[in-house]
Amino acid sequence: MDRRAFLASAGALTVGLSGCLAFGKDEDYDVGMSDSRFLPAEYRVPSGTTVVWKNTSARAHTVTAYDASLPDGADYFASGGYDDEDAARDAWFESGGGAIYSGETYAHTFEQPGTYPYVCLPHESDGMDGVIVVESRATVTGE
Ligand SMILES: [Cu+2]
Repeated sequence: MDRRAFLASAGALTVGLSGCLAFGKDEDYDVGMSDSRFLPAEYRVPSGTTVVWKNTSARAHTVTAYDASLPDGADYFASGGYDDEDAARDAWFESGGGAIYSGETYAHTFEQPGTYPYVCLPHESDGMDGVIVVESRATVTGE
């Protein structure tokens, strides 16, 4: 590869990375939380990745997976560590369980490839939801 071609491809890579990592990699989190949005709403990772959410707003939020939408064999995840969506909803509406307060983080490691839709319980009606797309390592690396 000559120098010009190398620079061109390096430039494309930089643009691509900044496009999908703009909200995270210079900071200590991957997905931020504004007043009523996950940023970015869709986040793609290779399997085995730990995704870190951070509440970058002043309001309390949750990260709560939708039970019915999890890939087969995937672990349930929710801030507060609840075993399923019903438990997470009950805890939130009874006592604010699972809240991620301003400046706090929540992390989950995704092993099973697939699509993981999730929601913020207090702002569900505002459309505060997101999706983590977990790709197999073979897909990501081309091995
Ligand atoms: Cu919220």
